[in-house]
Amino acid sequence: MRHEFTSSSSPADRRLNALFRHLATASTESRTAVAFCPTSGFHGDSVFSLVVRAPEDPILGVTVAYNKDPSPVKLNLGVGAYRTEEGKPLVLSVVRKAEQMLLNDRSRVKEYLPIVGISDFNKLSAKLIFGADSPAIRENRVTTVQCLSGTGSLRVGAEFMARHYHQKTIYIPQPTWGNHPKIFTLAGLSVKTYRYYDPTTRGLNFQGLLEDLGSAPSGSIVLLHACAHNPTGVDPTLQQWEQIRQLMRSKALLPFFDSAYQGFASGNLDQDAQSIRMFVADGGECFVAQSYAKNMGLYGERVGALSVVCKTADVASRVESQLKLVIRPMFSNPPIHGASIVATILKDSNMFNEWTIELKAMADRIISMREQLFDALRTRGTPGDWSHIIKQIGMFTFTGLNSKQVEFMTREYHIYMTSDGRISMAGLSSKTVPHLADAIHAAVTRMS
Ligand code: KET
Repeated sequence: MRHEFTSSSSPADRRLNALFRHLATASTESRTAVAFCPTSGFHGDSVFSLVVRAPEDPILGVTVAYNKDPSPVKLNLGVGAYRTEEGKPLVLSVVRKAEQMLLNDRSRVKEYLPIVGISDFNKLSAKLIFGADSPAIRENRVTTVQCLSGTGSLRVGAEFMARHYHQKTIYIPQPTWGNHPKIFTLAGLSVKTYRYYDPTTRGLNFQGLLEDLGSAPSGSIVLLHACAHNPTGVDPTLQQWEQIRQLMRSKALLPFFDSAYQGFASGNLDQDAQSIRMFVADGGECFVAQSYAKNMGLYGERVGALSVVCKTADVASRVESQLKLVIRPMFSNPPIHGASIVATILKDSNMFNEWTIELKAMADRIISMREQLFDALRTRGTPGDWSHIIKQIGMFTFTGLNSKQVEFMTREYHIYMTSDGRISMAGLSSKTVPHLADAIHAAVTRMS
């Protein structure tokens, strides 16, 4: 029997159906038929003998494969995680300083936080993304809740929409971060795509985007990458953002911004928040999921925030009361440490400045990697136009290499990347650029 949900089915039904479909499609290995025995349950050694092996995650699985490779020249350009010129993970000095301050403060305890997390952290996060002078904040029309990094913020926002918003369809760009469809489907939303990337120009398919959003049913939710689109590195210009805003507002499409790279695209926090601020400046409503994984290097601390900008303070406070009902049975309340680090840094102007300098240095190093890789390919005379390497922004380059070429580079050169040809520029260094350029050159000339 095919399980389909209709627009009138309950959120619980939709969730079950979504889960069913997810599990049915996720299994790659054939199921073994196991007979049910009335006395002992299922035949076989385990009550879990029906469990099929799931595939590795397309992004995090790259690190799993990398870790198993004994080669000394191996290079992990899969996951979007910043590395230094020495190829090492980086803990920002300002983060170390904040941690030291927290450690020295004997008044700090380990009690549960409120369901919505640390109040200061929430206020400062809203200020960071919407701007210090945001009228929406001043008018108390924004509610912000601390969540488990960007992923958790997206999930909480999606669960809220599945329960309380009249439209259950979310449009996501094609392509997008691989976890988006899973997060939204499992939350009970139905996922559709809008055209975003044009492989022939390696740029934005703006016409396609406008057409697809233009024909989306009124009220649909639209997922937008605030900046540094993952995986393509292609963002709309400010003029294009303005056109997108006008179209979306005219059709009452609800924006859900994913802001995982604020500061990483341009090196400037305000500039990278401009798309969001445009949508808030018009007085309309929107959702924003914020992550501190990349811009503060707090990947494993799982620090993020979900903000909902509403029309009035009263609506905002009612929305917050319902967000608490989403969070309480999901993870009860968020962890203290990471959000305390962020709050410590954001509320002290000296520490804030120190952070912006370190952030700019990370963004600049990525930009310099783009230039070095582009030059290295030009020097080698690698066939094709590689100018997109320097045109794209953010952590990733969407190289245009196909899955066979990627597989070749992994097999022959021990270079690990996602099969869609995305490479994390943040994982590259001056020392490893020649090795990557050799690999790309060989892949293009031998595997085209
Ligand atoms: N949104 C986008 C667009 C994104 O690229 C990531 C992470 C996240 C949200 C979530 O990050 P969090 O750590 O939950 O705050 N992307 C990288 C890591 C991953 O896949 O988990 C990546 O694409 O490599």
